[in-house]
Formats: sequence, C-alpha cells, structure tokens
Amino acid sequence: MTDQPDRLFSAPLAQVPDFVFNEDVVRVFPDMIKRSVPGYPTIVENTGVLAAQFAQPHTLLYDLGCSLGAVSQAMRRHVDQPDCSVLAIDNSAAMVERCREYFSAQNAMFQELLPVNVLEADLLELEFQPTSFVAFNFTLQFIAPAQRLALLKRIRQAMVPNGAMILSEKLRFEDPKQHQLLYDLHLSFKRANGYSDLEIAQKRRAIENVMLPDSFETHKARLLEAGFREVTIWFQCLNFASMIALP
Ligand code: GEK
Repeated sequence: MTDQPDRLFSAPLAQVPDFVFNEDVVRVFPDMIKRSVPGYPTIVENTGVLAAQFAQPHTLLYDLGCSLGAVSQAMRRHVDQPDCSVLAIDNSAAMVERCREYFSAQNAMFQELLPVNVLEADLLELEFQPTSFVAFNFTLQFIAPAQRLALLKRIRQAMVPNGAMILSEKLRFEDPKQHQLLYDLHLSFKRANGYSDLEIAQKRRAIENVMLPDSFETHKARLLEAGFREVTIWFQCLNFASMIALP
C-alpha cells in the first residue's frame, strides 16, 4: 500500500485523454492532491475539528467523494458521539477498494474509533439518511453543473437542525484580473511542488472537460436556493476555498 510520487503526466502524450479516477491515479493520489491543492492538509484536518462541533448522536456523517478517505479519517480522530458513524462514498471502484484497505488496517490497530462504512455509489443516485455533518471536499466540481442544485437540495433535505456542510472547491473568479492573478499563483504553487510545465499543461488538458469550477458567488446563490440559510468561506488558499453552509 505504498504511495507513489505523481509522475502521471511527466512524459509527453500524443493525445491527452480525459482524467479518470482509475488505478493509476489511486496509486499516486495522496501525493497528487497534496502537491496540487493549496491548503489541502489544513482543510482535511480542520474538517475533523468542525465535524466534532456539529456531529450529533444517532445521525450519519457523510464524506462525499471520499477518494482514499482522508476526510473520514480526520472525522474519526475528532468526533466522539454515541450512535454516530461515517458513511464515505465514491463512485470509483479503484478508490473504494484502496480506501477500504486503509480503514481495515486502521481498525485492526485501533479500537473504539468512530465506525466508517465505505460505499461505492454515484452521489446522484444516493438516498441520503438523516445527517448532522456533510463533508463535500473537492467533489461537487466533478458533478455536471446542471445536476448540482438538485443534489444540494437532496443533501439539505437530509440535514438535521444545527448541522453543517463543508464544501471545498477550486474557485473561479468573476473579475478576470483576479482570476488570472490567482490562476498564475496556483501555477507557481505547482511548480514549487516539483511539477514541470509539461506536467502542468497535460494535467490541465486532461481535467478541463471533467472538472468545472464555479465562483463563490455562484456557490453561495445555489446553496441558498437549495435551502441553506448561511454560507461563509472559513478557509481559502489561492484559488481553493472551503465553505461552511448551515441548514
Ligand atoms: C479528499 N474528498 O481527499 N459520485 C461519487 N463520487 C464521485 C462522483 C460521483 N458522481 N464524481 C466524482 N466522484 C477527497 C478528494 S477527489 C478531488 C476528492 C480531486 C469522486 C471521484 O471518484 C474522486 O475520488 C472524488 O470524487 C474527487 O478530501 O481529485 O481533485
């Protein structure tokens, strides 16, 4: 289960295919996300801290688009509530398989951790159960824009009073100058983390039809329309932000 350095786009490709979360990505994912998403470790760890504040007994905590379960692990470290468990969901079979391996290893080493179940499913087809805390970390941006509002409405309807949702996303900016500035700074971040210009260019081509970021204004308006009453950014690093939305 050793994690490998991300070299997926280091050799020139004749044609860059659309990005998919397959076995190759799973092998390098922890390295890839840390070197690509500014603020990722802070967001993940503090999602656990926030979960501890909002989690309520007899409810589920969701980790939507869990990948290898980093957010669920943070929730496990921080939440201590009776009859409360985490449901981690991803539609990539390769991610789910590796994620389950991580949790089995953790369960074998530590007792009395918050239970976690990992489900391979499409969020668009999921029936949400009563939940006090939803972690939606860098996944809404992979859902087709036309489906986003309906999905958020279904999540909102499942939320109990005094719960919270954390929504982390790459942001686009409505002011073109601000957008360019933060986009360029993000390129510098990736270069500083060892990605070459070729890797950056090929990854961008792979992801551009698959990951479609919105502005904070679009997120906020849509969350309010979905029935959330308050939306605030609690963390931002360059063009990546994490919002808290209260039902
Ligand atoms: C982390 N949250 O480490 N249904 C279920 N899963 C989906 C769907 C869908 N419709 N679409 C995409 N995914 C994680 C990081 S990664 C973000 C999340 C990134 C899954 C997809 O398979 C992938 O594992 C995850 O969402 C997005 O905090 O790689 O930039």
